[in-house]
Amino acid sequence: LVFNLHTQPFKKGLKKKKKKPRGGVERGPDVIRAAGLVEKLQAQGCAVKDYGNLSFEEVVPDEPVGRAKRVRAVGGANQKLAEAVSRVKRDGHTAVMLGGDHSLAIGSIHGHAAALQSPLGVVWVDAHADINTPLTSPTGNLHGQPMSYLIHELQSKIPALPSFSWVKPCVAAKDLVYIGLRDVDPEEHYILKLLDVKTFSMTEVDRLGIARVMEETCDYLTAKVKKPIHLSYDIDAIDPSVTPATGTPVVGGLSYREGVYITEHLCQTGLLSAVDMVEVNPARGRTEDEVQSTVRTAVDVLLGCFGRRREGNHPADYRMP
Ligand code: DIR
Ligand code: MN
Ligand code: MN
Ligand code: MN
Repeated sequence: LVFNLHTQPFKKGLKKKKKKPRGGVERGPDVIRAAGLVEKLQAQGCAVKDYGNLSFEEVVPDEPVGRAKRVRAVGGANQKLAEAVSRVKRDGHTAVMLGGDHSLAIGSIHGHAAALQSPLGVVWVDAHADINTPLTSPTGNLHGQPMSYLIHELQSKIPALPSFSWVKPCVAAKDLVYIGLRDVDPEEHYILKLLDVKTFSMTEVDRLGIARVMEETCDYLTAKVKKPIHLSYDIDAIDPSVTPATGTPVVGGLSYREGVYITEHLCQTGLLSAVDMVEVNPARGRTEDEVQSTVRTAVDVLLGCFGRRREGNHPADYRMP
């Protein structure tokens, strides 16, 4: 592994063509709300408080730091998010964060951990591992890096970045489980092996089936103590035939049923304490149907986190007429 910020080619001719960020993911929260998330949660008996969108001041200029893009904006926004999540957790709620891209997990998990003052388990459902450090990242995208800032064991490999000084590692490598991986960079694979992180790639989902994957996930995380669970759910974990409206779709993903089963299983542990739903990007759907399928699936995943069962539900106080 080469951890060196200053070894990239600098001449124009050697530079790979930069991909322009195409935007649209900031509309995720509003399209998920428009699909009736709050009303549907209420209909299944949840008391919901919508804290609304956070707004951030634009940071200009925000020149890349090494390869890392939009560092100051992402650092500042996550600091604000962490504070907001801490408040929600101290109010005693289960927190739901709607994204936005997956860089929001930095603030989300940080704020969650800060409010608990005790270790938490993280279940990361994603096609990607999102554990590149700023120095291993092939793209410079911070949404490919969030876990690296949060893991204790990686701290000696994280350079100081502007607007990131507030970030303190808060997750132990042994308290992290991945589900759905199928697009992992070589450097990320090295990190996962080095730290012996528990992973259920799509190969393990195929081999074991999703029921066994979830049993093993929860056994693993609760082996010693029952820690609160932070679920960080990237919609690209699910197959692009179901959820195509996302920034980096990868073939061969979870089925709708596997995607929902994960949440049904986590819900019944009673340990689910916070959920991120990220990378829903309405601008990436080629048709309205593609957008709707993606958004509806995101909503169903969230409903599963809060008690929806496919066998049906009824209120505890129901009396038959
Ligand atoms: C790649 C892609 N591993 C990166 N990651 C994505 O940019 O670090 N994550 N797309 O969602
Ligand atoms: Mn992700
Ligand atoms: Mn992803
Ligand atoms: Mn991503």
